[in-house]
Amino acid sequence: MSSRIVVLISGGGTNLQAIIDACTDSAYPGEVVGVISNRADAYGLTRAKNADIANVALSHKDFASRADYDQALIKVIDGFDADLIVLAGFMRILTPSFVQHFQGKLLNIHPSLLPKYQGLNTHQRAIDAGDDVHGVSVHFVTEELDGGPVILQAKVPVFEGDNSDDLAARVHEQEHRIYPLVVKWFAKQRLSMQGDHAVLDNNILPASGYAND
Ligand code: NHR
Ligand code: GAR
Repeated sequence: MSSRIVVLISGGGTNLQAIIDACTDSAYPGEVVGVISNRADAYGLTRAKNADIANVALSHKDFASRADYDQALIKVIDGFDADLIVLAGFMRILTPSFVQHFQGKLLNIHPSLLPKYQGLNTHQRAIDAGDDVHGVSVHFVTEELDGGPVILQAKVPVFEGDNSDDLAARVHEQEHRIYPLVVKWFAKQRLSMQGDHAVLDNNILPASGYAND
């Protein structure tokens, strides 16, 4: 059985593309059945169209409150009968009632080595702090922003003279490797969230995720 994946985006959608590409392998246990963007001009929507995937622009600006927006988003996602909701550069904070509705089925990719640099502008913050290692984390989404259990991280070096675009490019390359892998684990039902923990193959993962040294 193939898992039904809905991807939420706000921008370019290179992580979306990596997952779409992974799904073209007939052995991959999932399929992207819908893509939703809160921005109508997001290039990721074009990527969905090009791959013949249903796509919806649902602008937060058309709703009076965050709660109203999230209720509308829930309806669209439920219409796709999703098994898994993947946040891939989605830039809107989700309300507790949204998170509760999809408890345990929400993944996010965050461009830092969590718990470092929750929130925005992570690459610049790593440079400003003088870090020599930076990276990316895939985690379950909980009510706590960027605070849900980490599943997998990848590290990248920070080189002298790097600007935030240099670092973002290096991080992106790792994102495109690890996100399809984590989605595959979930789709194969090897991965779940149990209480405050991510569990892979019946093992509770450490705070920084799987195989991260
Ligand atoms: N929602 C919940 N409940 N929990 C998480 O862990 C979430 C989430 C929604 C999005 C992605 C996150 C990231 O990886 C994410 C994780 C947006 C903001 C933000 O401040 C912060 C973190 C993340 C995404 N958004 C502003 C807002 O008011 C809008 C900013 C903008 O439009 O540019 O929603 O970094
Ligand atoms: C990715 O680097 C992702 O980690 C980051 O946005 C980029 C989206 O790229 N996510 C966030 O900053 C979430 N707040 P993409 O649209 O090309 O996949």
